[in-house]
Amino acid sequence: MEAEDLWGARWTSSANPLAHRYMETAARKQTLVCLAADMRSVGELIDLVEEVGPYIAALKTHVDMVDDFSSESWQGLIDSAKKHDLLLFEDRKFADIGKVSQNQMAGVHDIRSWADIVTAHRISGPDIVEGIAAGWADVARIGGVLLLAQMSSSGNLLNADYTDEVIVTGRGSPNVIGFIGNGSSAEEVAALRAKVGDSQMIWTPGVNLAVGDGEMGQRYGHPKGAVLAGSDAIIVGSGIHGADSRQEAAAEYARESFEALCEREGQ
Ligand code: S5P
Repeated sequence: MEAEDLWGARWTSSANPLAHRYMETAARKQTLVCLAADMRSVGELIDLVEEVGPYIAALKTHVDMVDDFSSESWQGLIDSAKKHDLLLFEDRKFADIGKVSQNQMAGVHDIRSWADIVTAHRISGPDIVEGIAAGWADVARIGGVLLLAQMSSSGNLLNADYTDEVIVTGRGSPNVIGFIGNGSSAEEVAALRAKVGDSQMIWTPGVNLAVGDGEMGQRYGHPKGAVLAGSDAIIVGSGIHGADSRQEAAAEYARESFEALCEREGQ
């Protein structure tokens, strides 16, 4: 199915080319899964991507949890992601002042040179988005920021007023492709979608086929509920990398998420 037909208003209203790239990949591969590849070594990361690559549309990393990082080995992961046509998303959750965030895009991990998408908190002020964009500009690249508007963890401090401020910042910025929403609660995702409107994406962690409480305050909702409520990408970690058959699990999340999108968009 053509991305345009599948995504409806999200396709026509989105301004950022990266959003369109994601939507095209999702339509072609029939999956809204962003894999949260929370592995501790580059080898494990590459193995995982090789195994589930056909069932996912984006790859989310935490480069700073990898024990054996080197730019050479990381290049292997980038190559693997490219082979599977995956957007590279570093979940760095930047939160410092703009200038420092710009410099944190460099450093040993040099996130600016390989990540297409990064996450950022709005807590320090709206200029964080400009700082991150300046980081990409330093290496003549363009990327997209997902601002954390909600979180899936219990007891988080991102209340409705805070969410509103995050949306105001995101709406005005060409560098913000969307928002992180709380996938564990379809009600919260629906409330976020109502505030965001059609022109930006919502990506949701806190999603698992086994709903309920996860480890250390994590909460899980069903992928279908999140997508029907307005999520455009389900961020799935342990539901896939912790499964007995990672491939079967990835295929299942792909099917659930894609069917839910078709249902939402009346396809
Ligand atoms: O509110 C949030 C935001 C994020 S980006 N809650 C989250 O869990 N995440 C990320 O999603 C988290 O950093 C992890 O990589 C992933 C969830 O993993 P899972 O194993 O619980 O599915």
